[in-house]
Amino acid sequence: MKRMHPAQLIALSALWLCACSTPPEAPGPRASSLPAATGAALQACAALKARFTYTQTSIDTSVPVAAGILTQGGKPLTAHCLVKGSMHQRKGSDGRDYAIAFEMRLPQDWNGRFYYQGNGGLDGNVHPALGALGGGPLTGALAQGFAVISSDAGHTGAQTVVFGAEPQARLDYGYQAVTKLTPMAKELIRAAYGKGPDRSYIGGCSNGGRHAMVAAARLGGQYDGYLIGAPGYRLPHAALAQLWAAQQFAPLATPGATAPHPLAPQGRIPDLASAFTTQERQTVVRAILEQCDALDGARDGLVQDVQACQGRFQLQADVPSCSGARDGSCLSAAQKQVIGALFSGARTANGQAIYAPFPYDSGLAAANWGTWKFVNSLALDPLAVGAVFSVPPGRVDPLRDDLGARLPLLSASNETYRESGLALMTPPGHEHPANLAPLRARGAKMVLYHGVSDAIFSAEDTRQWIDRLDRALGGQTADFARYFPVPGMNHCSGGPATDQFDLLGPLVQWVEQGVPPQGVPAAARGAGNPGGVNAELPPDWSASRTRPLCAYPSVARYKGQGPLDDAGSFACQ
Ligand SMILES: [Ca+2]
Repeated sequence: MKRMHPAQLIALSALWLCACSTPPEAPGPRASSLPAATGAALQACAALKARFTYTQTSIDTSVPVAAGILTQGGKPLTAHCLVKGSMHQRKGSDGRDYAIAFEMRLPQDWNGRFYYQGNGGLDGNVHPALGALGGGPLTGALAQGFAVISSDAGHTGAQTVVFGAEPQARLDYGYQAVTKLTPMAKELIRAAYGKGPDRSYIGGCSNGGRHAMVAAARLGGQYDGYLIGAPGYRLPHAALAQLWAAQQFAPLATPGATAPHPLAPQGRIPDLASAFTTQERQTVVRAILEQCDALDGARDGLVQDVQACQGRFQLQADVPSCSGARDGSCLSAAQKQVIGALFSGARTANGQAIYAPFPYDSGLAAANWGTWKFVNSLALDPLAVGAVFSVPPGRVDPLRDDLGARLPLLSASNETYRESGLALMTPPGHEHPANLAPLRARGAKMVLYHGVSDAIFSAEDTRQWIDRLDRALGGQTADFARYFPVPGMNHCSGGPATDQFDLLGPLVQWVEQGVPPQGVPAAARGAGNPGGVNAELPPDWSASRTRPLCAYPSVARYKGQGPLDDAGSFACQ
């Protein structure tokens, strides 16, 4: 047999990796790709403050930042220009001063691309415009040469959550900040480099993933690539489901056990973590792994075949039931009822669905899972539900709010709040996303990822969305949008997972070269990882375990030989 050149071997293995749920991809550029961006050098920085004019925009500072002043993953960041400013300064109907504050970081050595960094949570902070990627980021959009913008989405941290009572601030947070910032940012890039961006990308995780998904539905002409992490695309429903979970867990909490809470009358609330302790969560994880770990061919502490696991694992039968007092090794009947209902999806007392089911997975004993279910469900989500997503806005008592009465307030509007919480937060058409067909037709691409053990936004909700997209596009989704579940990962990072990855580079390759992403390398962050160590890695994992991230519905399956800590021992099938 003729000896193959190493490059041919790599090409062949890439083909093989791709030959799973979708037909093998032809190598090299394809007709569907858009012209690749070409770079340029920064022409102006300090002068931008005086020179750049755009409607409703003021530039406060524009200063050069030398290479190495900032680092990412232990590596010096490139020399760039930092521009700070704001758009639409105004006096709100509540008498407060509002603006959409932003910063842009414009690399000296620009790759010709624009990246809109969607931030998380309730926004309100201009996080550094680095476009950080994955857990313990080793790289980001700025490091890769993109011009990056970051904003507070129209309100300050101090205005969080009172901005929810100000109608325009609500709209800016929901979708209008990105609508206003995008054309301005492209003009600022033109002023800095002498040409606008050839290709534009938008990405983020959590609410940032929602921003990107909303942009796909509302601003399809403005962005060529969408990097959508843990998208809270039904954020008001997800937040209400958190209240539901808190109300379910509260009666299971140890009597007298309380936790600090700034909003509670006595400054303390029931300690929900005592309702489903770390030890009990570990018991459930052991049972899930017992049933599901080997479904992908390897007992390695990761459940790659997420879908098969949902059919296999039975909470009632597979987790020991307590015969006496709870001791961590079993669940009481009441606990099983609540946890089973939680994973089946929150419902009102009369059976109306509030939010999606959650998939059983190996990461639900991790710290971030507990923080969302036991702390944020009382401290953060009630504020968002009451102040930002309800019409009319009002105070919510997390443990006593009537969820059946609350649900309609998320879709209500009135003279003052002309768009409901759902309307302003949710990507239009998400129930049947046929409105994304033009985006596909013009060659744009979407890459989604989601930690399967995410406790706030359900990976199952994301899976259902990509299935709906596939139906809406007549089964033609794989050449336009791909979803990468990350087993074990909690909300955007963390948990027993390979959570360190760069999906932006593969997205650019897809958009500009026509090479669809598959088998994207992901790494665990063990001892010595320059992006920061993930303390929740199981002790029997190597510090540098790697896995391929596989496009749904393909699954990373063990080839039957090779080391368990090596991505090369797994194939997307
Ligand atoms: Ca496994």
